[in-house]
Amino acid sequence: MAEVMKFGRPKGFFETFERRPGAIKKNMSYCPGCGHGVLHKLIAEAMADFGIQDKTTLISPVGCSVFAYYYFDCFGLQVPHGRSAAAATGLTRANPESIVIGYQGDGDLAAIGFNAFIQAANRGENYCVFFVNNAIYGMTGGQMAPTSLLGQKTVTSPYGRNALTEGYPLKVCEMVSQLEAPVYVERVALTTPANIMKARKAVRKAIQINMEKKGFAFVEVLSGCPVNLKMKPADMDKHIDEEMTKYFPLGVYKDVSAEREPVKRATPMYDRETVAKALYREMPGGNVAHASCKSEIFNRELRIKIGGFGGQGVLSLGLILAAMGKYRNLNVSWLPSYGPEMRGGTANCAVIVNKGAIGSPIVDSNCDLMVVLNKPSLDKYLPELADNGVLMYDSSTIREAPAVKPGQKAIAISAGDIAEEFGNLKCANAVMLGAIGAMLSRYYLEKEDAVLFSETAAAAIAECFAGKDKIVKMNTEACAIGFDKMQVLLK
Ligand SMILES: Cc1ncc(C[n+]2csc(CCOP(=O)(O)OP(=O)(O)O)c2C)c(N)n1
Ligand code: SF4
Ligand SMILES: [Mg+2]
Repeated sequence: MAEVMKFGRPKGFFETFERRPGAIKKNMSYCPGCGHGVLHKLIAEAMADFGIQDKTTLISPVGCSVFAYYYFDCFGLQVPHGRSAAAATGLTRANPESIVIGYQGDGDLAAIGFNAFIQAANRGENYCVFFVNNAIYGMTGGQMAPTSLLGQKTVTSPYGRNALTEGYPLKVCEMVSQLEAPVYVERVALTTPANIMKARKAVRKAIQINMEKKGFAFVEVLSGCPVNLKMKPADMDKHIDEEMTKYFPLGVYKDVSAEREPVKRATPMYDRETVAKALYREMPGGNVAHASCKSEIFNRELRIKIGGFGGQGVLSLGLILAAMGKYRNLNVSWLPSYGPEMRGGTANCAVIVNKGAIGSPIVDSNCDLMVVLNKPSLDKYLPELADNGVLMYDSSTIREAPAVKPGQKAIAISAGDIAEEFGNLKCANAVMLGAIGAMLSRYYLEKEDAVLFSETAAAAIAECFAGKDKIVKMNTEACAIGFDKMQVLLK
């Protein structure tokens, strides 16, 4: 039976575009002659015809179609530039029954998001992608795209794209079709009625493949941007048909949908109980964790920052403190910052412990407890200490007592020297951990919480260095030494 093109507003669109700000609620924001609106219509029509709107998520990119969620009557997700494939992967893995549609421009997919895209294609993620190749960055005013044609003049290639300086236009269909995993790859155009009918068929096929859960389906759509190519809409179509298709031939590049079985992946479990079990493990050897931490300090968010050289155990000290919070059934976050710092520069991590929810894991102000193991960290982070915060520093590397404000405490312990004397300089962080315990017990913890400090510290060290019995033993001992030394110092 011949395919019939339906005119008018497809049911897959909202009746009125209430999400669109301003007075215009019936029209889209696209320029006359733009391909986005036509492709939107084909997708909306397919969604409604297949009856899948209530389980479809359409991912809007950054580009002229950034507001696609104004129009489509289904779930919408707006992602940062180029991040469609990452979000689609999460969506389809978390909810394999959902229909996931990625909608991306050539800047979004073939430039900033290309790695994420090609990896998702290569993994055969269960979603379909509509790739609008208009050979230009439309939204930002006509910069060269990875798919701009050779000789094409754009704002950033005013003399025309030159293969020697800008490389060749990326043939995305050709590349994707070489991968094993993708099921269906086709390039279509939105120029003539015949081409639009082919595009319609391709859109429906890609969505159908997603409904059947057969894996990755990809449709490249040659589309017009008359505004930025400075053409009349009719000339634009001619340009696509006569110039673009020479370099980007239309057609099916791969179709193995008939022989592919549905892709089945293990579904992650996100129910409360499973997540809680994974996050809030009981301490080995018996559960002493309990929700009611008695001491006053647990009634508010505790913000901790640890800084030092890479290799001083800055990150593991943070991890241990976070694990200790976990063992008390508190919410915790641990945010490490590393990179080149790990090879001798300054490394740091932020730990937040709270009975309630944690908004942001960043600690760059109002720090309650700052632990610094070297001078550069002291200089860098001290301004972040809260007015009544506690600074603990390693006096074997920081010789001069830091000048803190009235109301702040600066407590020294020669963690490095003590660790060296103990037999392993690497245990300086564990010495510091013990010192933190003694400091907290002296000033901030009720007796019951102070007693639990050593137990939770031992369990957290065991968790942090799981499987390395010698290291666990050494760090637990160093922690106890740090505790005792600090107790004496604070008497
Ligand atoms: C991280 C980031 N980098 C750059 C931008 C600027 N930016 C916005 S849209 C865009 C290009 C969009 O072009 P394309 O994906 O081809 O979409 P079109 O507008 O042509 O449909 C760029 C570079 C941004 N918003 N975010
Ligand atoms: S600038 Fe180009 S891509 Fe953007 S809406 Fe206008 S015609 Fe479409
Ligand atoms: Mg574009």
